[in-house]
Amino acid sequence: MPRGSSRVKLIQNYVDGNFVSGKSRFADVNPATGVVIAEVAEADKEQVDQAVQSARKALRGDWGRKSVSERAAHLHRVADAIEKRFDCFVAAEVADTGKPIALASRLDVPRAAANFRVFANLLQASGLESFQTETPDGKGALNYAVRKPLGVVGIITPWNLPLLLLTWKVAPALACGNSVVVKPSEETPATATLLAEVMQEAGIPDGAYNVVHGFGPNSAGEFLTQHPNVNAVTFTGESATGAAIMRTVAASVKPVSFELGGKNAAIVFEDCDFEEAVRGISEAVFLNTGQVCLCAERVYVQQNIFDRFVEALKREAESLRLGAPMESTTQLGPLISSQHRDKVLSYYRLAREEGAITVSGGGVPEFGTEFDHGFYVQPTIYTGLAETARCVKEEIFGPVCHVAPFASEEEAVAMANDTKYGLAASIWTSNLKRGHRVAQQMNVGITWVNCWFLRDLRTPFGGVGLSGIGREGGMHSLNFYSELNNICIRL
Ligand code: NAD
Ligand code: 6OD
Repeated sequence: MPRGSSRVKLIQNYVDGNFVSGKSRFADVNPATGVVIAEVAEADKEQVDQAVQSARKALRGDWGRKSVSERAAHLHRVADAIEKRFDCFVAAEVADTGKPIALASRLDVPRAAANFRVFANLLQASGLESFQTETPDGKGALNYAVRKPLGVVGIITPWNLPLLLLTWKVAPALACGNSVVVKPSEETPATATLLAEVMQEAGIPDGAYNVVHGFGPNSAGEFLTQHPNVNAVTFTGESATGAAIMRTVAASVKPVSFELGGKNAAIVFEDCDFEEAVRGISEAVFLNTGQVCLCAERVYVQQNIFDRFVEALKREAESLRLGAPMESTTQLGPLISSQHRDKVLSYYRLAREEGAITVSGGGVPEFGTEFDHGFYVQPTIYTGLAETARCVKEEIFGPVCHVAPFASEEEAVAMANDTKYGLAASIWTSNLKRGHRVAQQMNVGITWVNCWFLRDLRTPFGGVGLSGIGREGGMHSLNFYSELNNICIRL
């Protein structure tokens, strides 16, 4: 049971430029300690409707009349305001997620500002196609496309990189002239509301950015996706939730963009830079306590370096410093919730039942401090499972991987691709030809060679199979968040 104090702050919804309470409240828990740190105002159906109506009004009003360069200037001001309140955003993100302050400072908050800058710049730099068309009478025609907003975009996001993933969608949606209603994860509500303060400071007109707090089914998430005046839905989260949202929006044929789960593979060849590969895989498995959709849960290692690699990865895992998120040297925080820890620990048990050898971890750490009330698990490495084992097939979303040997390049590719997911892969080799050859055979949306989670925000991002629908990033985001109207002029 979460413990809490009697006086906690209230995280509010943001509708039409006003911070508003809900008819009910739920608790925001710090996962590092289990303590309730805030109450969250849950938006009911009527408030979600008000948020959508205010978003529509903004399209007809101040926000809808802004030119491209005015919108870009606004987005840069949002980025400036995030940077000005950097410490505030870091503290809120660390308290909500339990992630180490070093990680939030290096990844989550800088990326939020970068998301606004990249899409502001890209929009200004992007042109559109045009064609001189020949006609039988020789007079010809000119075809050119214009970009128009979709309208009101519903944005639903998860808890693992709350601000990063929310702004990854809000920034291009606003850049394209849409208004948005965001429904952040119930586990991590703080930074979406903090962003509303920043939107006010940056002069974003009322109604262009709205926040509704709550849960999924029969709560704010579903009310938003069901709403007839929401023109498109962009979602990041579990594949099963994506399927549920798809059913909801099917009736009104809304465009959707889905960034979903993964069961990502890493392939380590004997010719890799060994130390670089060990460090890289350790990061790919354990960053953010394994709660990144891109994390590697399946590691395939060429058999002649297998034992040495497993030993080195074990050393890396056991050197990770777990504990106080606000301590600058902490590398691993807790899982997001008690419920998620139960799920991860059930996989730790299942791995043993399925015949795994536990190389490292497999349990819960003890601190002898308040962090014993948090939702920590040990970073964990297994070997020895069959490729058909559930622990090798299902997304766990914790600091855990299974390492298996392979004999040939062909076998490694087949093992890596034997999954219903298809988000990301990483390949570790010093052989340039092999790097290209194997990368091009991966059935995923993103493949890294000798690196992991190295992002250029102009590149396509998304997955295949259960990992998603569509691509965001760069022009792909601008194309999703806008409609193209082709105009044909008879000359
Ligand atoms: P989740 O699907 O449980 O929840 C995500 C969001 O959807 C939350 O805001 C939740 O309230 C809302 N939601 C739940 N049911 C809904 C419904 N029926 N209608 C409308 N909204 C609903 O996911 P999570 O547990 O928050 O996040 C972890 C999952 O997200 C993992 O599977 C991970 O792989 C995935 N993920 C994917 C990416 C990516 O880019 N592909 C990025 C981050 C996380
Ligand atoms: O880096 C990104 O743009 C992105 N969408 C990362 C997703 C990480 C998943 O947890």
